[in-house]
Amino acid sequence: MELFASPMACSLASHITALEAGLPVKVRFVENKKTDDGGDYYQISAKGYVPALRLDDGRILNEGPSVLQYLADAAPAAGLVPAWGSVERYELIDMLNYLSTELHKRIFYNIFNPASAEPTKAAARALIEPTFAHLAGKLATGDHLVGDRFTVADAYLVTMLNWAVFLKVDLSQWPALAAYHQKHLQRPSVAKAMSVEMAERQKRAA
Ligand SMILES: N[C@@H](CCC(=O)N[C@@H](CS)C(=O)NCC(=O)O)C(=O)O
Repeated sequence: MELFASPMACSLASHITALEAGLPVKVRFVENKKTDDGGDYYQISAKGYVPALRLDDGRILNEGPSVLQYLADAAPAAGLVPAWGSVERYELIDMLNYLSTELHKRIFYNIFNPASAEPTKAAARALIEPTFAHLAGKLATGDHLVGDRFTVADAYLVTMLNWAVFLKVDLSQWPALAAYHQKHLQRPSVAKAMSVEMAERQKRAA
């Protein structure tokens, strides 16, 4: 399988998940809609965004929650998602949907998008407090968003907490969230994926 990714973007969550799962996934970075071999990324993702996972039969998954769950389901022993059919699986989907729509798109997309008007950015910034407070509440009694072990939802949230740090949001306002972020940054899969992606960013900046 091949994972098309942009360094430190939302595709980091899929990169972390591939490492957690121990799957033979080749990470291929995309820059300015070109693949690492100069190909047109729109030939892989008609939508032009990452993550895209090319399966061994050539089919493409191109939405974070489906890519995360596909990778996790391909390595059940890693326990990165609850079993299909369990209520816990629906709790995970519930959380992935929340992260994807409320945090990723409603907040971070609007702040990072250069085309966002200032009132849109301000409205998105105003949502940080209630959204982070909600997430901190979920983490008040444990280090994981769903159940009692690391899941793909944690890979996704850690990825977006990095963006909060880039935006100079002081996570210490939500001590449970700050502690959760620091703890998971030490996780070998997270540290490894981030070091590869930060090196790619540095290579581009040089
Ligand atoms: N609906 C997609 C959105 C993915 C997305 O927003 N990817 C961003 C990086 S975090 C991207 O590739 N942006 C570049 C672009 O849209 O051109 C998902 O949830 O996975």
